Amino acid sequence: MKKVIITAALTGNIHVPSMSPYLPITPKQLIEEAVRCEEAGAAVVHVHARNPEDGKPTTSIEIYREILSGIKARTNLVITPTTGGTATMTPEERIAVGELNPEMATFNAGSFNFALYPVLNKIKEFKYPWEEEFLKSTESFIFSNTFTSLKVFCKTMEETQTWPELEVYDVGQITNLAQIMAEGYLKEPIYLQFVLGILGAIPATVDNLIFLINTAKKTFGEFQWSVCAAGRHQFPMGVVNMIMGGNMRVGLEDNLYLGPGQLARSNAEQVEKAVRLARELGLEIASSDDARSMLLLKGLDKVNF
Ligand code: KMH
Ligand code: ZN
Repeated sequence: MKKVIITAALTGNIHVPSMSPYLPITPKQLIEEAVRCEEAGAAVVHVHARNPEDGKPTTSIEIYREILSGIKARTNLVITPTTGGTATMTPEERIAVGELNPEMATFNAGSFNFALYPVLNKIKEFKYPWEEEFLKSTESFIFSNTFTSLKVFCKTMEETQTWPELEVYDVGQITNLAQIMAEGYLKEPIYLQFVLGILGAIPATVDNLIFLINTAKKTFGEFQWSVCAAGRHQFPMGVVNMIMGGNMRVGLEDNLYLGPGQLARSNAEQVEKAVRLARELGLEIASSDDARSMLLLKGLDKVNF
């Protein structure tokens, strides 16, 4: 029976703390959330770090190390840190988590506008001063992932045996990946994470998902993939994707809700829902070790945290 890898993206760097009291911020909260997600059926956790004082996204390696080692001490999860970074960082700074030698890390496949500013209208009161300015600044933010930087990421990931989870936000980014593959930078097996519904990239529709999957099939032949869709699209797109043979990502990074108007009180609640949906479709849930063998990961004993 086909096994589905469920990934929980715990906090991200998009949502601000004022948007949900349940968004995990501190290393302790993130570790607890990861433990609960594993109990609920997640095989992979995707990790961003935040400043424990005010929830602002941070790139501190010390904080990443604390979170990753804390999760490793209490679970068997595949731990996938972000290399998304922040607007002002160089590719070298963004790939600094490479020194932790994770089993897998994100790899963003191209440049595009990445805008969140429309949510400003929905927030009445800000908990921390940085939040409003941050959301406004996304009106002029380009998430830069040039060919030069893609190659820097590939090189470090190869050196550290870190498998790239290839985040594809739009169809042209499949061409970017094919290009760096043809130049010998990107190697098989290919694991794509289709990200739909970001303002500035491909909208979250069934037609678009099918187009992405078919384009990737024509480009790569064999590959594995997952879907994460922003906000209310998370579960519907996840279900369509599982029917089409893909894996599913949930988590408060991409969607703060469990259902219409109902804030998710934890990442684990969303994982539980994903597990229910997968089982209703007759699918089996992959364990962390299943995910390791499906994605050919090097193993938790080879990480440096
Ligand atoms: N938050 C997602 C839209 C990364 O961390 O490198 C994209 C993401 C990218 O997860
Ligand atoms: Zn992320």
